[in-house]
Amino acid sequence: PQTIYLSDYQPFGYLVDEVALTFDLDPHKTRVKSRISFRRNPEAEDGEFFLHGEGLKLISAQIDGKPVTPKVTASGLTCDVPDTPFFWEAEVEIDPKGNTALEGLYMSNGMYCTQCEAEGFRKITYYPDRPDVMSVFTVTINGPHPVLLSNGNPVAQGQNHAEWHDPWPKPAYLFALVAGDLIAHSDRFTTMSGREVDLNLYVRPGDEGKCAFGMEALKASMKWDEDVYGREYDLDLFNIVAVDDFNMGAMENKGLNIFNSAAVLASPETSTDDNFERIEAIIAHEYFHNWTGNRITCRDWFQLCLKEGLTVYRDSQFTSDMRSAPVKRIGDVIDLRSRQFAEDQGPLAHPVRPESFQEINNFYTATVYEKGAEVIGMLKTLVGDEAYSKALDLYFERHDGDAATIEDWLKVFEETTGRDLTQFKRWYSQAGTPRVDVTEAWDAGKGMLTLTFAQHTPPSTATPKPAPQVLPIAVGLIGPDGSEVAPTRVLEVTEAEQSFTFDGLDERPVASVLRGFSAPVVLKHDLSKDERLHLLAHDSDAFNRWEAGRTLARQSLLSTILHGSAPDADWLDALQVVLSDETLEPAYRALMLGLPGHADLASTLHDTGETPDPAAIHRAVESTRDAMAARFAEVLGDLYTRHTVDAPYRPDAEQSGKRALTNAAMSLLTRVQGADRAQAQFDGADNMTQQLSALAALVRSGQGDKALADFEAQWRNDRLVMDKWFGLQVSQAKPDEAAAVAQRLTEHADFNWKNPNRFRAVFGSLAMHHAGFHHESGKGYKLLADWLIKLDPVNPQTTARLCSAFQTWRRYDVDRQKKIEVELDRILATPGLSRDTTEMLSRIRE
Ligand code: BAL
Ligand code: ZN
Repeated sequence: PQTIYLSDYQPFGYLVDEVALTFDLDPHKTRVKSRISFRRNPEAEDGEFFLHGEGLKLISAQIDGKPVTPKVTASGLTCDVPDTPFFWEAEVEIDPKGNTALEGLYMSNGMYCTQCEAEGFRKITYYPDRPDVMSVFTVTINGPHPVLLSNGNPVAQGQNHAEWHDPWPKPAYLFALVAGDLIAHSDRFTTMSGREVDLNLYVRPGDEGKCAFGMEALKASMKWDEDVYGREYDLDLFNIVAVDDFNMGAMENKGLNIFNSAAVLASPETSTDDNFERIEAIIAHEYFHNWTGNRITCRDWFQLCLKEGLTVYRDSQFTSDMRSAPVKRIGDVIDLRSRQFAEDQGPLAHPVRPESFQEINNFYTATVYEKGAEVIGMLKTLVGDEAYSKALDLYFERHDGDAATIEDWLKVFEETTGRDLTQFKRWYSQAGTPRVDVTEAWDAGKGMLTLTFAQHTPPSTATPKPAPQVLPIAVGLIGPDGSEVAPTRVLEVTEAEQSFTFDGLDERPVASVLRGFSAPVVLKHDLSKDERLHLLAHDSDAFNRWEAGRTLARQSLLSTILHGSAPDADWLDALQVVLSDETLEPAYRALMLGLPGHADLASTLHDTGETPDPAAIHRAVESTRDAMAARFAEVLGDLYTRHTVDAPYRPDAEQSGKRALTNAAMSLLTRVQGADRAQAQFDGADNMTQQLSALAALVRSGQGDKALADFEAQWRNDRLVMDKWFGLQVSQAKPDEAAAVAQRLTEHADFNWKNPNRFRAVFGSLAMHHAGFHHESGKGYKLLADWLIKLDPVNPQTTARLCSAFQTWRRYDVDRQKKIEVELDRILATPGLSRDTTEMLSRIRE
């Protein structure tokens, strides 16, 4: 496959002023007519007229009304064109029903829908399918469906006919079309300047009862973007459509967002608190793209983080404002460490702005999204809130309507703050997670504490010689009595090694370093156990207080894994105090009860030169949980009673925090008090959070068979709930049974493997089940490989995404590595393997 380089960027030779598309819908023979006005781009040297197109049957082509015969290849066409402005017209035929890859125009449960990002529009018609070609679209849809939607505002609606016009120039990846028998849940929003916007959430009949929460989240997002970023919505209409078969979470098409139904449909009976929070965040994310992504888009796909990093950052701000900021931050860091750090420290490492790719779909990664958001957060920390707002105002003013670059983005910050961001830009160009060692020197005579930071980023194929980064390190000092003796100060580390002093101190304090996780680095701070216990008891920074507990938990677990030691009693005692502290919010205490994940422990072991043994990690986590349950039984029983919610269900932060805490308690108590409490909760549950947590505890304890059968009988007609049923059985399986459970589930009549949600429910859960997937038999590896081979010709994008299950393979012992290597080679040897999967596995195999 061909590799594409950032350094080769050239503007397209033509500008497109207008696009008119007409769709005559038919499941297997949809006709698409295009009429596109082209004129030479004065800023482009190359005048070759190349239009992308894949899998299209060209019926006819004309230039200025005269038939032409273009040269057609598998990736597009070229044609001789006039020097003066001209109209290109073409008619193509496509097969939406045969489109299982879910890119371009496809069918899902009898409805037509589209997914064009990144390069799906070329599967709809011939077009310069690149984000820097922006144009105004008019779309006509003919088809026997009650609902016919496209971007923008409706121009005409008739029987089996609709016309849409989107006045905002956009790249083709933001094009969308939906047709089907859908029901609208409608509302209105009045914008800050008093304009009325009609809002609709379109769903399949039967899903009407799952729309209310998504609609409220949308209105809250619209308001928040006005209040916090001054951004107003710009069309008369905003539509969201829920689709069952979708590769991603959702898509920000202009005025017509298309959502994976799992990312928008919600009801208390069928959705967990986590589902509600995620839905709220995704609705916000897609809505926020209207400005950061749509009004200002990306010049090329290398700039993907320009819209994704910023929009993830904005949605995390939104969630922090709507819910608990510390709880959101801790959740984000857990996620960053488990997904992004694994990527950044393995063969798939790439910069936030990659410099080359074969298949852009493989770069919708945790690095581009989540590390991309961390970079924005660091920039804001460095320049301050006010300067950040000023820079954003300038960004929106200067680049509205542009296809912009990271250089454009950084320039607005340089201009508004006077800062030189040359070194900071390395966050966009260097792969790898910096390691930061902190050492302390205490001068009792002078009352001075010196902190010395040494930074080092391990080299990778993508960045063989990393240079020092700009690291904003937030530090506070906690005195011996537990009070804060120095408030948070942001130290700007720019050198490979650099020292900072704090003076005027009466006694040696404990340094609380990297507060709020102010930079995405691996911090090594050799505090004593007593110092960490001090921070766990007293740190005024909620993140670092949690972090102290997590580090103590990690150290205790590592000691159990490597030496068979019992869990650290001092840590457990300190944790018990925190759990009982009713001044702390329940959601925060629930996080305190969590342990580092198996993969996190494997990564730590690997970092310290040990070979992780997944079975030993599993045993250590289980015995630690057993010990916690035994030791905390009384406290947990009290927490369960005290915080059980008896008010009508609300998915807000307060209630969901209480449920998180009581369910963590219930799950632990099941280990020492039997399954009665879980069974009673399961039987009496009136919402999915309570029902599913109880089911998980029952299945884990080996007493879940009846509950699983009851759950299936109750929910067999609800596909989103059944995804949970499939996933939970794999995630709660014993390590030596996980692959067999997954295998058995694939034989279930409802295992529709072509549906990405269902496939991920089984195989995403298997890949995440560390001890099960990495079971010494190799059965997990083989089963996943079998199914990736089967899925690849049907849906390359979802297949490639799941290949990342193998990315950490070189951490493990030789025997496991050999078993994985056999599977990687078997997949790679599959005839006709997609470009997506080939690229992913070749990089992993390196
Ligand atoms: N742009 C792809 C989906 C998302 O990040 O919103
Ligand atoms: Zn996005």
